[in-house]
Amino acid sequence: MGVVNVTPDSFSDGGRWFEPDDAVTQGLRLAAQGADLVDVGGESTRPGAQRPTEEEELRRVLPVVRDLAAAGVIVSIDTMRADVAARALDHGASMVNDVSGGQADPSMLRVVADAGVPVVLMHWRGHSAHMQESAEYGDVVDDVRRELLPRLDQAIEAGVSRDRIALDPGLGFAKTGDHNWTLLARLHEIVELGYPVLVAASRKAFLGRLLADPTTGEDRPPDGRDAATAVLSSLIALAGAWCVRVHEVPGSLDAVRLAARWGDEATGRAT
Ligand code: PMM
Repeated sequence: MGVVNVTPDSFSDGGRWFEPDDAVTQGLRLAAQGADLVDVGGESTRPGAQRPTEEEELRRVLPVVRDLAAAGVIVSIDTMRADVAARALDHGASMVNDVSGGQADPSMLRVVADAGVPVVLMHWRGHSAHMQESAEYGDVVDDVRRELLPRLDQAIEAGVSRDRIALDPGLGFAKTGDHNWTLLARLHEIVELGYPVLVAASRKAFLGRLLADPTTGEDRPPDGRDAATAVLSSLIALAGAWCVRVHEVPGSLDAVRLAARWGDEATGRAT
């Protein structure tokens, strides 16, 4: 899954795709590079971010969703708002990526159920403005697993088909870097829940911290995190995840192809 943030303030691409034409060009590029899905979002969820109005979010995403879908790209709409999801689906989106797992808007799961589209339910503990205040866990993997279960139940109760649900541990959302690393190292425990798992590690701050300049101690900036992201894509794929959500497609595409070959060899499926 390639990412197009139609935002002025995302940490990862700093507003590069805020103009609709630029966002469409980027989405087409990601698809041409081999992304199976392009995720279009109009709300930055960086820690501390303030929310745009619904009107503004619609203004950002709808033309981009429409043009990409018209060009044959499979579009996922990254939103926490049911009306934005509904309008994006009307404009040709095929899937909903809700980082709140259906919690931010009580109508979201019904919209998804009525449309019969797949949905990504992410582990989430509250809006970005304050989320890092709730980055406290006993055992982070056990807690994330346990807190995802009611999200699944709610979705199924709302009428979403079980085979249309993917889960996401939500790296960086009410999580410290250490929490992210633990979740990655034990990703198979999330996979064991029996649903497709999406992971969005791409360019996130914990990679910048790991790759900090040894002399100055400064974090590696987001645009220098793509090689690490690609390596992580291999590891995530080997742990059994279904999808990696990334800003730069070619490196991660090579990485998941490599992981698939490695996995086939390890399980004796290679010919
Ligand atoms: N992270 C971001 C945005 N959308 N969606 C899912 N499912 N999982 C995530 O971890 C996630 C997301 C935040 O940042 P970015 O769009 O700048 O990568």
